[in-house]
Amino acid sequence: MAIQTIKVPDIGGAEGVEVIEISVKVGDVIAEGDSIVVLETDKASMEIPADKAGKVVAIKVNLGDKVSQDSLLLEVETEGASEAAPAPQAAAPQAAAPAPAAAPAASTAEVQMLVPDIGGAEGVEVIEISVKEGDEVAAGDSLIVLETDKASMEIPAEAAGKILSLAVKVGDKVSQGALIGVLATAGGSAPAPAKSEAAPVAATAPAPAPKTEAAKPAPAPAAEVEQTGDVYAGPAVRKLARQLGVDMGKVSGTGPRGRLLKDDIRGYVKPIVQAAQSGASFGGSGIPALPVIDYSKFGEIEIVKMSKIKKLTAEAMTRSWLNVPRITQFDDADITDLEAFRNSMKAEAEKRGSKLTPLPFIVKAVAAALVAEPSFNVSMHQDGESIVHKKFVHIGIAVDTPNGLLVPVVRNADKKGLFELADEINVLAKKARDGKLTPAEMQGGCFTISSLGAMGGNGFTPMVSAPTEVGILGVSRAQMKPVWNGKEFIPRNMLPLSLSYDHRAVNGADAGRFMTYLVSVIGDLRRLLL
Ligand code: CAO
Repeated sequence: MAIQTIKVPDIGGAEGVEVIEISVKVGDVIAEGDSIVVLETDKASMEIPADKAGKVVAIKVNLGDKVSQDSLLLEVETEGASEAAPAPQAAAPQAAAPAPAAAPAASTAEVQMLVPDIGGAEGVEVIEISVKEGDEVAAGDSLIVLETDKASMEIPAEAAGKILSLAVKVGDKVSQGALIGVLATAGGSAPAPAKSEAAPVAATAPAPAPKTEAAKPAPAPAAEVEQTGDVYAGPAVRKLARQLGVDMGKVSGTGPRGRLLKDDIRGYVKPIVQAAQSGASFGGSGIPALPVIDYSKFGEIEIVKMSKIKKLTAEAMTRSWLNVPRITQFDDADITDLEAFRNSMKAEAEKRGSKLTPLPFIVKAVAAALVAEPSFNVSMHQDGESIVHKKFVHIGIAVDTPNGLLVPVVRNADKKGLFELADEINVLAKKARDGKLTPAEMQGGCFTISSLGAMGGNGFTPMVSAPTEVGILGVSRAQMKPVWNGKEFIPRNMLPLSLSYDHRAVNGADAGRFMTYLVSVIGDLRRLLL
């Protein structure tokens, strides 16, 4: 065992390059060639691969650090004989790649723009032309973007000037020395050969190590990181996205093969900014930020972190509130007969170990209503133009737990009897309170019932669980009320119901029918037999 170091290899002479990603952590076992950090200049990002295998024992850089060739990156514990490993470049010095990127065109102010040293790659595809004839460019402005299987690289202008002509088009295959176009420079003198980061070769793909018998191949950095997850984008585009805080995964690329362009990022950001600004100015659709308040100014306070469940609930509720045009409709169901029946069944229920509250009756009635009025048994399709109709009836039950609200799902509620429903609700509610529900037990609901009946209240406006559901029934506390029967007021046990629905999927008439049917079934359970 030996502790060895991994340093920044030859990165084409670039100095003070920012560390934008650390791909390993202490304790990781890495193989030779594994990416350990990602560095980024203005023009390129490069993965730095490990030049030796071993276990990471120390990371010597932080995100944001500026590094150059030979800066210490990692310490690794390697197998085998100890040896103070020389820096990678000592083993294999890389070529300085002094290839001039532009050659003077006789004694005129016109210079040919040539493809510089691109690390020996041949026949590399031109995937983007960033300029057009007549454009004024500054030194360093991107002229074209090349793409290999693994990387893309921007080729910048060597000098400021006006583009007189272009010799390449998208799809062309080019190698070092190929003519990109002709530039008219201001002073009439050709730019100096490229040596610094401004030279594309330096910033993008370092030249390969010279192939001598003695030299072990240097750990040449992979060229630019082209793909992260499903996102195709060049370094400049990635940088712009990072500066604007844009999640590139949410932007559609309009470049070749879906590659993200700067204009795609701008096009994504513009309407968001416009919406925010119009909201601020006109009090309209934008969502003004909430002010930050220091409550300790008003008295003693304690700040307690929300549980994970509460945080997820808060996120889901905000999402629902902002996305779902919700309507809530109220009615009372007469449960006088239901309660008489329930009380008559209590002894039998107890004998078989079941607890028969009004809830399983309500679940049964809701399941029947979803079958009779299927307009509620749907989800909005993500295409915004279709509705998903479900041929199953799974009902979520909101359960209050010490950690927050959970909604386990009773599957195929329409096919289950009252005792079975009662038992299943009790088991799921206990599991919820004990923190033992599995994710599968909380998925697939078509509709939710939120019962606050044991607590009180005579109505509330529950939130629809978007996007999977379009309806939710709030159940409040039943109480005796005088009900007019046409001749006189008679005392009836009335259960307040609140039906919230997503008005995009369900219209008021559907909701009216659903509620009327539900109230009629709860009022007379014999209807379940019809
Ligand atoms: N009216 C009057 N009494 C009611 C009632 C109602 N609507 N609903 C239940 N009760 C009674 C029950 O009959 C029971 O009384 P007994 O013990 O005398 O039989 C008592 O209230 C307690 O019931 P319970 O809460 O144990 O059982 P439940 O089946 O009604 O509810 C459950 C189970 C899991 C839904 C409930 O415990 C719960 O967690 N409710 C909270 C849901 C919630 O937080 N919703 C808000 C979500 S935000 O939309």
